[in-house]
Amino acid sequence: MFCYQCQEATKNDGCVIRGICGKDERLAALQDYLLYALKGLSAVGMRAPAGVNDPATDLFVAQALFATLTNVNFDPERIFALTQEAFARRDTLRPRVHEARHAAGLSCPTPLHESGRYPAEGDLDAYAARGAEVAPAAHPHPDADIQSLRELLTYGIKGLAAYCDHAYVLDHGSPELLTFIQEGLAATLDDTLGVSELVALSLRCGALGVGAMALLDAANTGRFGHPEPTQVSLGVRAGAPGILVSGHDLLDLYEVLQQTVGTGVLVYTHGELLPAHAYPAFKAFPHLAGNYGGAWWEQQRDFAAFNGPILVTTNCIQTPRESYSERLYTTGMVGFAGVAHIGERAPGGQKDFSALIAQAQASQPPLELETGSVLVGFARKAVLDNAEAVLAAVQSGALKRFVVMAGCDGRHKEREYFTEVAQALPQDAIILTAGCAKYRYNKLNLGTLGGLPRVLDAGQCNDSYSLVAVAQALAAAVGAAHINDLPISYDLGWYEQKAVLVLLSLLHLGVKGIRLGPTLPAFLSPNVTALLVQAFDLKPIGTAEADVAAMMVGA
Ligand code: FSO
Ligand code: SF4
Repeated sequence: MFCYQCQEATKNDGCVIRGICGKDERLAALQDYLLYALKGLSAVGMRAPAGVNDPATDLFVAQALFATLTNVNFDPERIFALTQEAFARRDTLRPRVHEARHAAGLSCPTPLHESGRYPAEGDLDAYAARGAEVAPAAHPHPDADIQSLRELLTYGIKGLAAYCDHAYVLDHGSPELLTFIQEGLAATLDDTLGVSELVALSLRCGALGVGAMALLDAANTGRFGHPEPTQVSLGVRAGAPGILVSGHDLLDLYEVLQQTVGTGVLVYTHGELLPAHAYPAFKAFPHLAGNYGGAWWEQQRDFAAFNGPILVTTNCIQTPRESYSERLYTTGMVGFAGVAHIGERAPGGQKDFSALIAQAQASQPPLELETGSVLVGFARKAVLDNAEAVLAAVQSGALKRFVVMAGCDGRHKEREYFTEVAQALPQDAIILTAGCAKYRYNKLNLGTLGGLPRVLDAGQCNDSYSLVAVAQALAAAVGAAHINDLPISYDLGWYEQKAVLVLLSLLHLGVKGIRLGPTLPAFLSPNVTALLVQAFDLKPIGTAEADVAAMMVGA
């Protein structure tokens, strides 16, 4: 196997024997084969004259791609089934496309890539064997920069697919986004595309990333209201058992809350579901008891101590420990071999969480891991409601700099850098955050500035959109021509492919001087890195002390 799609790739080079995430060689090969099948399906789809594509297949491509993101689906049988479905959809679509092209008098373009034609037959082992053969790393492009850009585009598209899935769950669709996912996947097979075309496609992926985050923002705020500043309890309520909900899916959490009303079961959030507490629709549930534990990588400690059932709705799932595997449930595109899976909702209905509720009622209450509270809910509306105070603080010089510290958290010790930066930033700087990166400093109590907390938490990684909206509104208010002219620095932590999309989105917006860590992606070749450095002044993080000093003078 070879995989280098996330920040924890072994030695910042690539996982070759087993993933640090737990993905083994067989699963890696099956995921590679799923990606191959989706590329083939996309190549067929991109040849279709207008009106021939099937919306269900377009959505399927995004959802199946989501299953290949880091820490989403570790179930070989489900990856196998998705690959079979990809081939079946391809083989239904292909004759339709052929006929439609013929009817429209369109000639046959260049030969279809092998992935658009390869026979679908085979059992799971055959698929794994074939996956190892067709994996991008098994036959890299002779030009390392083309290879690197194809991977950059693929990972950005994976992030886009995840956000599309989240938006579609809330009935917010965008055919344009789904079409681009296929256009981009098909482009990774196209040998006529060179460096400049692949860079342009990656930046287009970033543009659509902004669109996807805006769509999801509309879906979330339309359904659950605008987040409001909210203190979230970190402790546990004595005497009552609970269900812990992790991941990013707000609708799953909402349905768990509805189904647990009057059952005596409390509901706690974990990881990236912490921001749910800020939405008015969630505040209406008195039994939404608080947030339990830390970022995704601390789940083995957190889930073991929780005592009750745990639902993982999206990434990031880790190999379950025996102490809680019987209490663990996956749903949506998440899977883990041997872990119970909650199926999809019927049209107009809800998912059935009764098994979790029954198990919770027979469980002990969670062990308390910490006490106190944390402040969330500073998404775009809440910050812009305070725009006058923010502008006054900027104009008086009391607020010298915003530092965007969004992105992901992870296991690496080097990520202590982000805690050190938060602590070392002077009192006249405010941190804007989104994503699980915040767990490195959101409980530090860094004080206030001009009546606002010095850590403004916009929400999940996709709520990076809120940070962009705030920056754009601020630029308009002070008459700045571009958000680069504002006193804002970017110091991002990344881990998986949604963060790749967020990065591409910021680059598309022309944001310059982003610091990225704890390491630059292993899939960037030296020349592609040099290109990003030259065009965007992208830089690796340094030491906290040096970076804080540089950021405070706008470097
Ligand atoms: Fe974190 Fe995981 Fe939200 Fe990611 S929980 S690492 S970028 O899935 O999506 O921020
Ligand atoms: Fe390694 Fe990350 Fe790939 Fe897992 S997803 S195999 S940790 S590079």
